[in-house]
Amino acid sequence: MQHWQQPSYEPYLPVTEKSNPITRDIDRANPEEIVQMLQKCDAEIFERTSHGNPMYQTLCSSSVVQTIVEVSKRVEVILKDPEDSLIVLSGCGTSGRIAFLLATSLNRWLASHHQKQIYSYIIAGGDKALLTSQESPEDDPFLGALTLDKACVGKKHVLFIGISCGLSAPFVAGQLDFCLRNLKIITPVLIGFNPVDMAREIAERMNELQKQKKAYVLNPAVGPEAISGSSRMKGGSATKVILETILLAGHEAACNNKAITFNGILHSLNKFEKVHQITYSHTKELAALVEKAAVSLRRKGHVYYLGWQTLGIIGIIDASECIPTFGAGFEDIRGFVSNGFSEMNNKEGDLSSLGPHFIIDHKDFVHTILPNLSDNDTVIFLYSENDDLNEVSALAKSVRQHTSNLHAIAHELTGLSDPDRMRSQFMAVLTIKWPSSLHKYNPVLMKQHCELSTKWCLNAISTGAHVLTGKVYMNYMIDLRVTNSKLYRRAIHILKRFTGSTQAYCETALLRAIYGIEELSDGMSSTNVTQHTLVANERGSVVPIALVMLQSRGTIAEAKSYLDAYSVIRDAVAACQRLL
Ligand code: S6P
Repeated sequence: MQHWQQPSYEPYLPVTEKSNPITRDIDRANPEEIVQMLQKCDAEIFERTSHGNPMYQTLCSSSVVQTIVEVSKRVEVILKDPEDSLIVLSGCGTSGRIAFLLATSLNRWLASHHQKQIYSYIIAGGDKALLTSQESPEDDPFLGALTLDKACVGKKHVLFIGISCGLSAPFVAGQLDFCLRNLKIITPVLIGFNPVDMAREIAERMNELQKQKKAYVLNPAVGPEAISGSSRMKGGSATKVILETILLAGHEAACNNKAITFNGILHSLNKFEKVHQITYSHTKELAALVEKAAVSLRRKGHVYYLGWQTLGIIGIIDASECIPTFGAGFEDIRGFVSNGFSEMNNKEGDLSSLGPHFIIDHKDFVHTILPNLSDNDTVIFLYSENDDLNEVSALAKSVRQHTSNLHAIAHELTGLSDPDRMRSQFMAVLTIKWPSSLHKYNPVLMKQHCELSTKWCLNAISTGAHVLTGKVYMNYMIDLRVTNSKLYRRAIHILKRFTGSTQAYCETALLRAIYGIEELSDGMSSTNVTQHTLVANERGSVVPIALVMLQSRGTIAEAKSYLDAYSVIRDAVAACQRLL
């Protein structure tokens, strides 16, 4: 098997857009094989060697660890002198959601210790992007800069951490450009997972400034995503690992006088690797949940995650990301959190009036979903021993009156609860036992580990379920929504990859599918990409339709009928090719 780090492997694509050789046949795999593939892909986050390719640094490369040390020291300085200071975490899509999760969690922790809340988050598209996909603001550098400018008003010291897994989001690039024009106040940090020479000019300018400790770039390669380009998976997890390592080290230095050292950082990264090993030691149980979720989706049932505290938020995020990733319906997989928006603690407050996508409280689940719940639906509880287990039991009892298809992912942290009492409430419980040697009863660390572990489990369940229902083609998310320039480029690449047709031919087919017409007018082909993506936002299945059209040389209507006849996209394409 060819390793993605070899220079000849898909040389025209950045790492985050390459297809991962591990998952090449994921669409033909069974649940257990899917989980094993995901385990291997996620293990690449912690890979020590760059296989002799000097172009790549890994997470544990000394230059990366050293940069983490430097940035942690910046956090320490700000925490020691919080007046007029701010740490801003910012990104688009999943990167913005991780920024939100960390900023709100740490502010809550600071408040509980009677300290000033110095974190702020920015997500392109505002708070509604926490729960729904708002991909078009990602293309707007001016909006990025403006939002950051507003956040920094009145501040004298700002540490800005911009996250763009692909190092490609213009929104974040605009913010970094703003930082570089205000270096007296702002220290910018860029987190992403491609080598800088593949990325934007701004990243190169920042790399230069790093020598003077005025800006920092953290860009280890963590390998291609399990589903090509789906940076919600490894990208999101690796972002969480890096940021939590930085922020925790900064806090421990400021509050407990614990020196920030190279070995200390390495130790913290190793702990996250252990979290990976412990989580995936449950392959069989995880595969059983993947299977259950897939059966539900196949029967037109639903998957519901009901979580407590941040585990509930992780569930909501995972569920909402299925819509743009797999072209899933919003009802297919949904997440709910105990206490809804007061648990979210987001800047814009309760968004439930914005519509059904924003209904996230357990109470809403009980009122609107529970009465119609059936065995076709899979319900998964997400909790840890630190949650109110009486509340967990009471809700489990209500759910059981409607379905026996009730499961749990439970985190055992101290071993003090009564696991048997809880086990009897569910059809199966995936219990993850955390050795105290890993978290040493540090509540922040416990929380971080449970969250990442839950993220890995849910990413596996939602990805696996969609793979098993035929939503991916090999390891490509073929039914993606083409809602910004990155996704437009990716869609054309996918069409080229599978049809061998020219760029121009693929783009024409894509535009025909987007506009739903056989002949494009001159005006249409010359319109800019933003306009195309606005129209594409309103249409479903544009890439599968374009793919079948290209393969069968048929019309839009013919392509649609093939796709209706076969639930697995690869089969639809094969069938139309057989008829040629
Ligand atoms: C990816 C997810 C997207 C990305 C977003 C930002 O699975 O659906 O929303 O997070 O496009 O990407 P990046 O590369 O700037 O972090």
